[in-house]
Amino acid sequence: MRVQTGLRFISLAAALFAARAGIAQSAVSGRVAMQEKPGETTKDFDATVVYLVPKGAPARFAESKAQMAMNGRQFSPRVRVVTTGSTVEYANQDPFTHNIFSTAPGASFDLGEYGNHITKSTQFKKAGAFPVYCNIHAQMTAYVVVVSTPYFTQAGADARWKIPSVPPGKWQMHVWHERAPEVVQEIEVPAAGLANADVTLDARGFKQVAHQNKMGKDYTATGIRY
Ligand SMILES: [Cu+2]
Repeated sequence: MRVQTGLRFISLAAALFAARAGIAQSAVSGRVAMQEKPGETTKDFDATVVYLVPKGAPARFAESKAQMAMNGRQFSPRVRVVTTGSTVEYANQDPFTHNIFSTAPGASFDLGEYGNHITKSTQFKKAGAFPVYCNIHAQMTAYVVVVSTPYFTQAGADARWKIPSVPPGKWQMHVWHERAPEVVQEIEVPAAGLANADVTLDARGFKQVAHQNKMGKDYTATGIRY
């Protein structure tokens, strides 16, 4: 910004304020509500991913590394959100082998069997929500949600979420959960930030469907060795 001499003090102050407002980055926060089938309560709010896509020019972001361990025949955490191009590292903390794989188009990989204290990784080059499985343990399911924006977070177990340092402007707010259709809402973030960006997801139509192993076959009892 150019400040010319001769500006009256009040104009200068206003200009400085506007400049500051222009680069201000404030928090956007909200709460997720989940419509469940009768008699069921939500226990997996922390698997909710919230991310903001700018309405104008694409957001700039950096690739990073994220960890998803295998522990007790489960992925921990079960859901990870990363930026496009990021690497996810899978540390085997169990005293037996796992075989992590995905057959998702655009993100397929097979890390092979590996044991305790070994970490292998894979890079996610495409945006999307990709299921990750273990070829040995059919019950092991995870999701890597890959987004092309640095403005993302996951809700806490209390259903609340917060994305710090969001520039003001118009955004598409995406709320993803594996058990509900994704919700996309237009929001406008003022310089002071936005609280109460609340969203309700509908998980009533969710059905648990068995997935197949890395060969595209059903898991069999004899295939579970540990
Ligand atoms: Cu496994």
